[in-house]
Amino acid sequence: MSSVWAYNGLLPGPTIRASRGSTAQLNLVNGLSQETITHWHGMIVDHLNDGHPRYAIQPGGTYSYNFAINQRAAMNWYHPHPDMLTGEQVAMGLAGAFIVNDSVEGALGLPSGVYEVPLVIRDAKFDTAWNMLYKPRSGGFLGDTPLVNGTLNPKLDVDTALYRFRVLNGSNSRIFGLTLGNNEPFTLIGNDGGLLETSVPVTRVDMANGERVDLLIDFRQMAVGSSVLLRDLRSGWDFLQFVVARKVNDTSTIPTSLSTITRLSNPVRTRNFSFDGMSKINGKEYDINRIDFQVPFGETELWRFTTAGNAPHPVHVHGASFQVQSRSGGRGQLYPWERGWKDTVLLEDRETVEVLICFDAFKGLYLLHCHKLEHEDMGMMSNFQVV
Ligand SMILES: [Cu+2]
Repeated sequence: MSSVWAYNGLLPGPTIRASRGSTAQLNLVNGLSQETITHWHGMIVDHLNDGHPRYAIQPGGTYSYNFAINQRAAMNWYHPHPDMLTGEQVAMGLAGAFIVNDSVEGALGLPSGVYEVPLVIRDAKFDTAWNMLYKPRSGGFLGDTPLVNGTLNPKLDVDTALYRFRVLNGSNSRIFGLTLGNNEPFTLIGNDGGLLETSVPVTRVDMANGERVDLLIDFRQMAVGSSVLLRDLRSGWDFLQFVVARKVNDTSTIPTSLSTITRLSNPVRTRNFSFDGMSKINGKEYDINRIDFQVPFGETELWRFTTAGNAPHPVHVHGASFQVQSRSGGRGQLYPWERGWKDTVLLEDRETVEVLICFDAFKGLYLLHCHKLEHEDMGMMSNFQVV
């Protein structure tokens, strides 16, 4: 691979790991020839640290982030968020994982060390010299090649052990249907907002760009020398080949009970958001200077997302996680990976998705937007103020 845009020269960017209760201090230095700013997707931080496009820095500029980490364990991520330039910057390589650990998760004894593997999966497009290419289209950029942790056609040697794979769909617009090539079940334990209440055996997980899933895959019954694929049922791509390379004696068990999720309830008001066409929310294109609505601090609200067409629209909210309540129209159901806490939820054509949300961490300026990055760049984004 020849030319990419990368954080610290790495594709994807360095995996940041931090514990609840610690402080993150990070400096962004803009080495691009266009403005940028970094958003910590899933991190609950004050608006000056949230990477709002108003705070974009010019080429050569620096932005210093400093925020306390005070949220449940989860795999979050970071990527650029400048006005109208996010799609290009992410497609060219700017994204990385940001893992938060806490003592609740630590006490579960989940696979760790070499048995805990972050997988940043995305599609990409290259020119004949293997330079990363960005060809925006209004329906969303689609690459023709999968990359797992920046690698083409990857293989991973595994032991006969239980593994934890923390998967981020880092694509601009592509949705994945993850499955194992042998159709064996695997175990879903978490998503955007960290661990679910209970583990769920599944044979398939669908994830829109921006969503994360936390999976346990058990290789203990497999023979040394055998292999299994992690595949995408939607594109037909093979993402990753696991090759069983070494016999070990792993006696760990898959926990059933994982975490406590305090349910949001009794919303004091409802807001309706219509994702219109490919560039509007409630009939308006994004204006960086316009505040579209105000949300009282600490009050639970029901937000209803609808779309008549031009989906998929993965809806993402900054400043708080939410709990998905229902989906009507379209697929007409919720999925196991939509339980617990979420920050991104997939809205398909003619669907209405209701979530409960409460902004109880910070007041300030935040964003609601479609995470199909080309829709976001065309204006499917809204400023709101927590007051
Ligand atoms: Cu959209």
